Amino acid sequence: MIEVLGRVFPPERVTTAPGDLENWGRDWTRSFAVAPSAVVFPETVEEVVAVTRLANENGFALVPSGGRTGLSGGAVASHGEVVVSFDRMNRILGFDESDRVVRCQAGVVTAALHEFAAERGLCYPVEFSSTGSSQIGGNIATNAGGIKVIRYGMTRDWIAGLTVVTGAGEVLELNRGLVKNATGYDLRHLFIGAEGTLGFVVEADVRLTEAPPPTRVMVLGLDRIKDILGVLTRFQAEVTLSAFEFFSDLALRRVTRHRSLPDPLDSSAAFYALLEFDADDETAALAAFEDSLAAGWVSDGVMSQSDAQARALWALREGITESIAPEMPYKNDLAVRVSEVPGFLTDVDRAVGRHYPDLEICWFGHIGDGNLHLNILKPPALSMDAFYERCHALSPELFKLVQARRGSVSAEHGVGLLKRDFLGFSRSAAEIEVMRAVKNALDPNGVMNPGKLLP
Ligand code: 2HG
Ligand code: ZN
Repeated sequence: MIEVLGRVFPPERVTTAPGDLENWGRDWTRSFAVAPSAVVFPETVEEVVAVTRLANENGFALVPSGGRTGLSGGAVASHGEVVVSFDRMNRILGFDESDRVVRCQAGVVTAALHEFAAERGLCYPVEFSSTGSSQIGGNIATNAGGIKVIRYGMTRDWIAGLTVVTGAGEVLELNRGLVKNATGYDLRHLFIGAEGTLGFVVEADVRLTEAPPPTRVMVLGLDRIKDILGVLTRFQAEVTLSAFEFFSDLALRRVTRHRSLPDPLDSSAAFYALLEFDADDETAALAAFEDSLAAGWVSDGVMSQSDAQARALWALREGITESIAPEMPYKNDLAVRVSEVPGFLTDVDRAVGRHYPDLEICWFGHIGDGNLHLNILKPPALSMDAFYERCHALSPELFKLVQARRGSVSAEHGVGLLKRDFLGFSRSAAEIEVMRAVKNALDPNGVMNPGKLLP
């Protein structure tokens, strides 16, 4: 295989060094075996085409690799695959001010795109904690969401065009940056969220928008999760929200301890909501807060008085993943309709408490769009394998609750390896058959990220 790869890549852009295989062969998950055969670093679309054709001719599999910040194992190479890293395709290729569209290679780091937009008085509004390492190609492959979805939508909403290399090695130019294009199936959207199972995203036309207005951040304490909908509805009626997040007291305790931060409120509560809204709406927000207090929905609250305070309040939410990482959490990334959230939370708490009273659950997430992150924390005494086995065994019980509320087993992290066996709880057998047919059409020899997404 190395000899074959050497026909496309110079020696310095192919590696089989054990440390490199370990590094580029995995994402942020830590529970899957890592065993790629090689890692290659293309610099051009032609090289991506060439390696894809080699894979088809020689019968080896490819795993696309971006910033490797995924949480579902979508970029893990466990079976001797060749990892195709986009680290060297990280250039911004062009920008047109009247289109407000920026042409990126797949390996552009999300934060670099944020900076590029800000330097032009504009904004790329998809934001999440890992933007310092994640790459735009990976964001597209998982249709990344994040903390501003209620106002700005998901990655999908910002992709005006894609250049892809299919699993058969064909280059397709999809939508070409157009705003309007009613010429049949929009194949661009098939590649968004496909987790690299149909081909490689090699370049993207990304839309930018106006820089956001100044904002304020509020953190509210709530004793009953069922009251959160009342709070959301009240604030939505009064202010323009750009975020409505939540975290449990357990999550807050972990962050304040890990980052040595002060508590946001004088007294603790069972749950906290974090809201971001336009600074112009400050008076209206205070009125909504007073109403929520009078209704007994919230027990206390704090509002940022400066950008530094706003950042400090955001740190309480954004630091959660990192604070619980030492407890090797088993991750769930669930979505239900916002209206279903309180009932769903109660059901899940009850199910976990019934089956595993010794397991601690760290709840947090983007409650304003119905996306809940449920991290089950590993008790120190339990081995990693035994813990994962128990969590995996609990999953069908949990996903039945998701299914009963017509929700999703993966809201924004993707299916990858972690949720593959549970896809049927969110997609019907008929849908999965259509997905397979699409996969066969674009990747007839199954070289693209095999074993991911489809059971
Ligand atoms: C977030 O919302 C990320 O912070 C990570 O999606 C969630 O660690 C998680 O479960
Ligand atoms: Zn999230």
